[in-house]
Amino acid sequence: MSDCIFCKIFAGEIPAKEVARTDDVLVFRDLNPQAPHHLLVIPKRHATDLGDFVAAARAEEVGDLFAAASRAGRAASPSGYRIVVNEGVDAGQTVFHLHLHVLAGRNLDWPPG
Ligand code: DGP
Repeated sequence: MSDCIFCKIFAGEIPAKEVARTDDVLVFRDLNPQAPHHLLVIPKRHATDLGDFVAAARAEEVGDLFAAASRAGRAASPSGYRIVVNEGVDAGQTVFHLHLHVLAGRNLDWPPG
């Protein structure tokens, strides 16, 4: 999508600190980290949020996204990590291209705020 910031990051048109990349998934560092390790995992295919993504995705596409997040989390911290997906205004979503947050490197409170 032409005016989507994460589509532009995937395409390399906006710089980001990349951690891992495949043809379909990109892992990069969050600009505003909430933990010592705060990564974002995005699909190449634009979808506004998780609901829109899974409505059109093949199971393999969903699996690839979570596999990338899991690999990134374990690499960041073998002692634990958290995957967060915010969907919609009530959840605090601010960028409307599906992204998985991977947080690690500190004790993560529960329940989250
Ligand atoms: P959310 O609130 O779930 O929509 O999270 C969006 C996240 O995206 C937020 O933690 C900040 C991050 N972010 C926004 N713009 C950029 C950017 O241009 N580059 C990077 N690396 N992260 C961004």
